[in-house]
Amino acid sequence: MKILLTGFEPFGGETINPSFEAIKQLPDCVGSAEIIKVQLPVSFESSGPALTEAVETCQPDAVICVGQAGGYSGIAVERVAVNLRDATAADNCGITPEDQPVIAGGPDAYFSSLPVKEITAALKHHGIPAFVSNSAGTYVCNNVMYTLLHLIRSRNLPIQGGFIHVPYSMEQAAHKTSSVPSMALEHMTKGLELAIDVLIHQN
Ligand code: PCA
Repeated sequence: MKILLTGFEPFGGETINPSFEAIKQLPDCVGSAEIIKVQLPVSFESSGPALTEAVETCQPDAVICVGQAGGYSGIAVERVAVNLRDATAADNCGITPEDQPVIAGGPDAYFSSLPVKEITAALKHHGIPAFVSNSAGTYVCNNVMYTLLHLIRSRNLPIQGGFIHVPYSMEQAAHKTSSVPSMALEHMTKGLELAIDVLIHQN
């Protein structure tokens, strides 16, 4: 089994993005699965093409895209992506789309094809705070999740796909002036390994 994991570059004034830092710490093989790691830009325009290229090159059996959700106190396993770009802050290319679709003419929403409940339960069972989230927002992470699920559905690809949000790392939180929730990067990496385990045992 081949699993593609994507994380993002830093954005919003941060010097790291815990999504990619956590992915980098994953081994190249988890159980019987080969793990491919790719960093995506925080850009409405180029994140979709970068993800599509990664899927085409790697031809994975499953894709787990990961992003930072600053302020979350646990790992959010996303259930839904909506066909909407509505940003309140510019992306890393200075673009702030409002009320625009991710893909013109696409369906309003897609559900993750990852086993979101099983993944959430596995994390909680191992003492990692986690929950099912019913909105990946309307920023670049939702853009990537929607693009992934549209790619899989429109090309009828035999790929399971979805998105996971991680909180700020402890290092990020330590540098903030106000108190924000955070999680150790090792726990995020462990959480991703557990999600991969769930996929392996389902296949
Ligand atoms: N988080 C942002 C975009 C990149 C990231 O890591 C989001 O939640 O949309």
